[in-house]
Amino acid sequence: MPGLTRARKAAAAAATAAAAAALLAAPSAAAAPQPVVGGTTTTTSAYPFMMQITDASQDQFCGGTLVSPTKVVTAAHCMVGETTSSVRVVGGRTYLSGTNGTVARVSGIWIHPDYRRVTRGDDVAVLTLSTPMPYTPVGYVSSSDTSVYAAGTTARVLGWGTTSSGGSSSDQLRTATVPTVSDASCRGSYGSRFVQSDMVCAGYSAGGVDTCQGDSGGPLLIGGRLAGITSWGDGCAAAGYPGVYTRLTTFSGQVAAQVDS
Ligand code: 4AZ
Repeated sequence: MPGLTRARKAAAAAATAAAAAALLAAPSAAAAPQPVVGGTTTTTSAYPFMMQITDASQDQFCGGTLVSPTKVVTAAHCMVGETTSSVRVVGGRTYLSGTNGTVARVSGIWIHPDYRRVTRGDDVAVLTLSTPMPYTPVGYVSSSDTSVYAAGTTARVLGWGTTSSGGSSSDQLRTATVPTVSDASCRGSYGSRFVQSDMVCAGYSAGGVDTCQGDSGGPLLIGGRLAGITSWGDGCAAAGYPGVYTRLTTFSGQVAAQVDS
């Protein structure tokens, strides 16, 4: 969506997601507004590595994860059309409406060179901050850690995204846990749009708990380490359509090269 602002891109994506969810939801299943969708409120004190990715006005449009004092992992699709002068990273700010915490400018944006669109994979980016964040980073998986995705493993998601498909963002940071889904099951949901090498799915078969619009770029944590990046899905929290996350083990080497550069 070249030419659109980040907020407009987000709104367009939300409308698409809402339309998909409307088709998938049972007519009577009007979900109450929930977290991320279906979780609980939390704080950046509890998750100090949880970063807001914002525009120059500090309006949040994606999440990110602090993996070293000056490096933040996020989604490639969050960074399309952005420049080092158009984005900020905000740490230590639990509320979107807050003015506290630490705002960092960005001196470098690495977008996976093969990234084209979320349904083709490679949805990973690394930001270099101009000034270090005074918050504790979190570790990330290495390429040999592929067992973390074993079906049914509990994963944690975090974000300020919409609390229902097509709904409003959450002023307060939210978190939820979701089980990882087998690759075969995810292939059953999404067909060839599920690129097994680059993606992992997580969610309950009945739906109800999920990431949603605005959570993109934020962490999927497994065993206390960054193992995925919120990427895409058809709608949010719909039965049979789990959230899709970047399979970080596939990109560990490239991420490490950026983090260590
Ligand atoms: C989005 O548009 C988005 N339910 C993020 C996560 C999911 C769907 C859409 C997964 O940012």
